[in-house]
Amino acid sequence: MSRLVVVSNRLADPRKPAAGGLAVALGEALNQTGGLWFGWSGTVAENGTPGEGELHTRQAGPVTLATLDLCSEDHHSYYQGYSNSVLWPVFHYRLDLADFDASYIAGYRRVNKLFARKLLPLLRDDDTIWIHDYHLIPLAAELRAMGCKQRMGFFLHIPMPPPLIMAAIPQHEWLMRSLFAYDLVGLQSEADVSHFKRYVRNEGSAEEVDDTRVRAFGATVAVQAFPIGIDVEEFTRLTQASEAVETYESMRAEYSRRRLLMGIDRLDYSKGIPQRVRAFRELLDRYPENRGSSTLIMIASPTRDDVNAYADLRQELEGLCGSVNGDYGELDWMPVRYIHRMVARKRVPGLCRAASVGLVTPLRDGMNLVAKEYVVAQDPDDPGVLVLSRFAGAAEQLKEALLVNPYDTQGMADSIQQALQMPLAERQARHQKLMERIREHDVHWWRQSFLSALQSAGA
Ligand code: ADQ
Repeated sequence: MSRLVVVSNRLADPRKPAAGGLAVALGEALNQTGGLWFGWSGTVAENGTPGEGELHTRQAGPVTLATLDLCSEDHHSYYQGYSNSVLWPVFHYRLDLADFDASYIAGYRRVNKLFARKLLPLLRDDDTIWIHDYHLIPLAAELRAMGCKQRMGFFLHIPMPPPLIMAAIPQHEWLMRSLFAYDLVGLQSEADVSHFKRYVRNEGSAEEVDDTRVRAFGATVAVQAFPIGIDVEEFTRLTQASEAVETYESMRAEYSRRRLLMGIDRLDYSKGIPQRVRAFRELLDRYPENRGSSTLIMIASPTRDDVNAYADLRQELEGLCGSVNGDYGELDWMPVRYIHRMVARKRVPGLCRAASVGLVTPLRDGMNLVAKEYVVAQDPDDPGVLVLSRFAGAAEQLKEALLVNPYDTQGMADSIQQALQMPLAERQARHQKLMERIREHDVHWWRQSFLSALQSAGA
């Protein structure tokens, strides 16, 4: 078995329980092969030189963790700039929020080259290399240019936009061409795969070699959907553990006279959080029986506060929550509880289980793991209802959720009302179907199917 090398912008110590399903799943594969995990250390060196960075290595059991510092100029142009102000908004179809500052691309290239230069000496001839996400799209091309012959796969955690949206990025052709340096490109959904294929057909005159492989720009790459899942067993254990049970019980005691609706996200404009508050307001307006009896709890953790669009979003959300509470609140009932904080991972299942309705309403999302966590945390005998945006990658799999269009405020309010009124037998039947699908395509299935496709792709 060849050694696995994982490269991602950030990494987590897979032995720490707080690491979450993805880190645990990757950690498992790395443990089996005595692997290497390589990425940015999270440290920004104030006086560093662009394109340079100190490398630190340490062991976590059989796994070597290798991390690189970035200087502030590289952090600004590679991370805040090109990754999070160009690629993140455009890949989420938000051209209006993209900042196409011409200086960012140099930093993005420089850091990908730096990653390649520092990683190369750590590689062995028969390594299998798995590179993650939009920060590192050109990394394989940089490694190939330095003579790297190893098998390389890429997984994009965020959506692949349609060709004409992708084409708004000045360097779109270079980005898409650089994906052809991989043996396998994994995407979250079939919709993403079709966008990729349409792009390369239109812009690269691609030929389809077979069901999965396409040839364009003088190279062949396999492209497939691998919808990411969660670690169902780990999340079930978390749900049964004392912290989650205590959280569930204290929520039920606190809100004994109310039905809870719950949303948990990073405070990101892709997650459709203001749209959710507007739909809740519409619910209170159209279906007044919910006044005094339903409470929306929204936990939105701070993220990328230093990018402008995020500060605007925070302000908009605070205004919206304040106006719903001001217009509809009573002395003994606050319609919306908004918490701008991360909650401990161990408490997440308890919060999910206490909610009669899970609101996962992104405007666009690669997958959305909260949708899957919400379902797994439910009591199968009396499950809550998942209200899920049709624009989340998860909607391709989770058809028994109530699928909604987050831009349609009235339609979303009607679906929330349907969720609140749903008879027990229907809730149970939907929950059972959702669980089957989430269990079948868990994070272990995702990792194994990607890695086995990579073995065949590079053969
Ligand atoms: P994210 O955009 O981070 O991931 P998501 O898939 O929803 O989104 O995962 C978030 C994780 O963080 C979940 O495990 C959730 O429980 C946790 N979380 C979120 N907010 C929290 C809070 N306030 N407190 C505590 N925990 C919180 C990217 C892509 C997604 C894709 C994943 C995995 O944007 O589309 O599903 O990668 O590929």
